[in-house]
Amino acid sequence: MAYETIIVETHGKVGIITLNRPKALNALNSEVLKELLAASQAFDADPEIGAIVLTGSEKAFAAGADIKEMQSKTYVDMYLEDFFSGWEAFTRVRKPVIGAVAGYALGGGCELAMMCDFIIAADTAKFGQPEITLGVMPGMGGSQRLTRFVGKSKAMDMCLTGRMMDAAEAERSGLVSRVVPAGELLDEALKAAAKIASLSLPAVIMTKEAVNRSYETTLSEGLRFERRVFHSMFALEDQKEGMAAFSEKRAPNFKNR
Ligand code: CO8
Repeated sequence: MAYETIIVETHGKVGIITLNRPKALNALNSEVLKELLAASQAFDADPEIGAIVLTGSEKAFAAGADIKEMQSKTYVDMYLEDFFSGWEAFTRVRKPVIGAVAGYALGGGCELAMMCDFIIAADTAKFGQPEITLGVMPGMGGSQRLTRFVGKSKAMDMCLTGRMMDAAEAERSGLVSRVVPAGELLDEALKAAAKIASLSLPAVIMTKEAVNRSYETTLSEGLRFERRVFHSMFALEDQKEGMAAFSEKRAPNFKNR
């Protein structure tokens, strides 16, 4: 498939999706959504791919939903289209997705980064939910996911004032897993993704599912879910291989079975 708003590449077993609307600082419009879903779902279905990296440019991961696309819509347009609901499909990708963020991740851009499984940030990254300054509020998960990442006080501060958080504050607050020099961002993200892609794919997907479960359920149900999934892993050939390799002091040869 030929893409116009994203660049799609592979690096070994890692799929790379680069948002590519430089003139609009990668603002997210319906074309980006369509292409991002097509590319990520294709990687999800590709047995040669074990993890995905989503990134943007040096200046912007994404500066938000496309304000110009939204500007003239009415309430009825928004309601009937269920505007933004389509983005949730991105969170249903089963393979791990690492967000590699440099520059602006604002509004929908911050929300898209938070839909990734974890975020590695360049030291140039700036996160924010500035929708309030446009007379609206976050509509792609910012009021919900940001609060779960950084807690109520910081989420209120960000959503109500529209101020930006730099990379150091984002790391301190738990929004990103690590901060790296801008020049090393893609390498670091690819290294992390390649490590994940070298592991047992079913174990990786089950692990992602279990961590995500913790957001949706009580602790006791989450622990029960974790234990049951853990038990089920003993049906995997990869569990036998991983533990045998440890005992035999050699590298495992996972077959994704
Ligand atoms: N949408 C459309 N175009 C954009 C966007 C955007 N979000 N952000 C930047 N652009 C465009 C600019 O219009 C400009 O285009 P042009 O050259 O044609 O004028 C080009 O990108 C470059 O931008 P700037 O000249 O502004 O670049 P600067 O370096 O001066 O500034 C900023 C960079 C600070 C990032 C600035 O562009 C900015 O503030 N952008 C908007 C950030 C923002 O408010 N994002 C939130 C958008 S709303 C959202 O994401 C969720 C909406 C939820 C609503 C819920 C509805 C249901």
